[in-house]
Amino acid sequence: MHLWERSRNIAAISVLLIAGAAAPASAEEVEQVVNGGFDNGADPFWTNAGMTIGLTDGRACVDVPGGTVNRWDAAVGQNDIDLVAGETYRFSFDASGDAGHVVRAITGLAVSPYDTYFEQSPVLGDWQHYEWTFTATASTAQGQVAFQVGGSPDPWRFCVDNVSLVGGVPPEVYEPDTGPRVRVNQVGYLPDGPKTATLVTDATTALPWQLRDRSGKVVKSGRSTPRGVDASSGQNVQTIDFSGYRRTASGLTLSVDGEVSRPFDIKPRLYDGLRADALKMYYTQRSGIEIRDDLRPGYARRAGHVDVAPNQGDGAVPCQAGVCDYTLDVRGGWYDAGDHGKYVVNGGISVWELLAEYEHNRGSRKLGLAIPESGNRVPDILDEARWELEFLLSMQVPAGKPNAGLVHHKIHDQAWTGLPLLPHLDPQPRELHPVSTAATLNLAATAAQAARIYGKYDRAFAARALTAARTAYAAAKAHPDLLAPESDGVGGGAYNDTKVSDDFYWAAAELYLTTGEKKYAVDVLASPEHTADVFGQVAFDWATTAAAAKIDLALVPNRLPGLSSVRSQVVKGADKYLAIQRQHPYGVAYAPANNVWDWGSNSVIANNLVVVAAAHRITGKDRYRDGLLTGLDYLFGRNALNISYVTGYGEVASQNQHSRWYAAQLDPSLPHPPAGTLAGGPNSSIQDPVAQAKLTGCTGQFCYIDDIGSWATNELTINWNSALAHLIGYVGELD
Ligand code: 9MR
Repeated sequence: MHLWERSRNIAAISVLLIAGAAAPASAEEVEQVVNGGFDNGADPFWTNAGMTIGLTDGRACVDVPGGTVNRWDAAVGQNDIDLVAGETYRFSFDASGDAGHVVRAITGLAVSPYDTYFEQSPVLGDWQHYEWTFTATASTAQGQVAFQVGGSPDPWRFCVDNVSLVGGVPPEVYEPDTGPRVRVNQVGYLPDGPKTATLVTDATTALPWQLRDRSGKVVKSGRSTPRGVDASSGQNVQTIDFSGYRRTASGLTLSVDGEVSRPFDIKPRLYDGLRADALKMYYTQRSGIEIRDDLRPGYARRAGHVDVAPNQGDGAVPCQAGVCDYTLDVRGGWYDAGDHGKYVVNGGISVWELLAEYEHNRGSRKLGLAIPESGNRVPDILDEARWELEFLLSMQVPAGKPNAGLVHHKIHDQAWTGLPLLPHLDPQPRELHPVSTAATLNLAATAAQAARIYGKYDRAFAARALTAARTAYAAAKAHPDLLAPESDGVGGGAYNDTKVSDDFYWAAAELYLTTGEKKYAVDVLASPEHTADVFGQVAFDWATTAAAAKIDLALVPNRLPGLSSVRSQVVKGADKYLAIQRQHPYGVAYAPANNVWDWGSNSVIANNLVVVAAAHRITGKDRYRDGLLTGLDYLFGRNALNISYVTGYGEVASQNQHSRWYAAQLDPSLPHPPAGTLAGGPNSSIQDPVAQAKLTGCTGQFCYIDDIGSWATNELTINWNSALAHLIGYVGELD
């Protein structure tokens, strides 16, 4: 098609719209792409990877070579595109490709650092029109429109025509599909547990509701409670309490205000499947081992980072330039998240939470996780945690080297890789980053915890862990201010941790709990964290670990002087979370300052509930049990978006979490994340371009999108699933 024809069509459409209701500023719409219809040859489009553009029936076609790694390794594009920050563009083209192949269509920066302002990765087939609208986040005269077609093992053919980027179009407002206005826990409720729901409505007076069984018969009814405007969502809401209904049933619905909720169950042992699934997620995150299809149907993949090309392997990883003169064998461990990095401070809190699930919740010992070690007489949860513990131990600087006993903060790729990218196909050099006090104390804490837990199954391992923990703790005391900087975030996350008094406290506590030695008790008692109220907005996470110490001191038998005060601190912390929850019409035990939701807010919510679970264990009081059950409802659909944040659980659930290998959204031959994977959740800071394009100006709970490109709101991580696993583990102990 000739471009002038195209502009005329656009103008015609606009005129129609002007005659209608909303009138876009059609006069200012300006085409940015030159010769997008390929009517004057292929100039000024470029290609790489040895491809040449052939013009067939007025369309531009390329033969894409097989065997490239990243999408951008083979591309067709045009440079010198002007982009203006804040201006909205309509990006469109027609394309075809051999069935099932994917094009990553981007608008971005043509020069380093090659920022991507907009991207979509449709799966190709027959000739089809594609069109999206986005708002540019930067101004540049060096923009680019490109079609990235690399990453396929086999050669294939890609054709494109009518490439257009029109500026000055009216912005499209993103409206999430939130379904019925009555929000429930889509997984369900325990028969003897609390049962609450939230209605989004303009009504300010109480409304009648009905609970219906599968056949539509009303089994209970009542009136809702107006709650006014909820700050976390900006919605006017009412709450519904149907706790009085205690019968077991499936396919129940709640009707109110002309709306019918998504279906849910009331039944005992509601979360038994998830208890295992939340832990089974770790096997598929493993580095250094093949994932077996018989154990995880649909998730089989080759071992990642075991020194087989194109991987550069984790078998002998050097440091970043100038950091050390040795290599370490750091194969194994879990990939942190959707990336291929391995970070000690995040591995630390994840292992702690899994080992605490084992130590505090007896049911975890019998869980079958379908892992290669299953059947070896060691509880599966311990085998899984050991996969990461061995990695954490391998990150410790060996005796005889400078900094011996300290622990490297992280190991990851030298540069960021794109999506999708299976672990074994990652071609980047891997590097050890400097040692840090925080990483060293993470090893001290978790290896000490391991030493008391694994002794029963493997004395040699327990002894090795204890030696490593003692050595690490002493090394950290000798080097208390080696802080991982925020700037070290190229090719992997920074995980900068600038406060380590909490990590010292946690390591001392675990060492004391394992050894009973006075010197560690002295350090615990002398720590400023010991008397501080650590139960703030975020009870604990990878950076803030004092609460983990307090929970273990409160729950693992020990003789620390003044122990009752630690227990009462945990209970008081839980009381704070319950007070927040009572005020919250969605029952969330989290109310961030200024309604600025944290990165990974779902894990913050889960970890705050872990404190509530600890208080229940300490006191046995029902209000803690009820609070943690009500708190779970939010994660499974009782929220502003009406979505369950756990893959495979609930009628509408997150399934496109940001991951380089569960990248079904980008490549249908790859799987979605396994069932039981927790999404990060609303993050007010929306750091990624997808969230910025769709969610700018979002209020709290609305700062989330189930899109694989939204790494700031929708990643999956080992520390978020550990929060879920630990919490669901405790619920599994309740009935
Ligand atoms: O979960 C981390 C979050 O708390 C931080 O604010 C954020 C920025 O440093 O990083 C998050 O962790 C990411 C890590 O840096 C790299 N792997 C994926 C992690 C989850 O998004």
